[in-house]
Amino acid sequence: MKILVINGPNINMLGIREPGIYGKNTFADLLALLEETAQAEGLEVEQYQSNHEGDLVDRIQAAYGKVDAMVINPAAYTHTSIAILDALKAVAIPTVEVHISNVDAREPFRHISYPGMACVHTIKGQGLDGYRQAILWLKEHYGK
Ligand code: CA2
Repeated sequence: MKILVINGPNINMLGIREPGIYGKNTFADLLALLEETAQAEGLEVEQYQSNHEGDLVDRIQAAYGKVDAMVINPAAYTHTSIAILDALKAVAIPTVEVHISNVDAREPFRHISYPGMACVHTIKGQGLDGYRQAILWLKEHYGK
């Protein structure tokens, strides 16, 4: 099973500021966690991070017919991007949305998720472990 993990803007800055919200772990720690999870579960896990909305749309489109499932943290684009929502709908690849923080307990503008409307499951507020949980969820529900 091949899973693509997509991260949006500023996720590459994890651990640098706001440890109270996002934890002390860095983006490098997240990449290591993804590799460990792939090894442990016998899965192929690829990752992509971009700060640009159009690049995220391009990467989702490029995944069509190439991956079995996706994990996405659209970061700030969560709350604004109908383009990412439409790309997820267009490719119709089973996708789990992840948020490191519990967005529901934060500012009201973080309570809406456009890409989440096209996702099969959402994990919020579990820190970086949310990515591992998302991969396990996809393996359980769509694994082959
Ligand atoms: O909780 C999440 O995973 C978020 O998707 C993270 C986004 C935020 O805009 C969403 O509302 C919730 C922010 C990504 C990282 O932002 C940083 C900010 C300061 C320092 C390091 C990263």
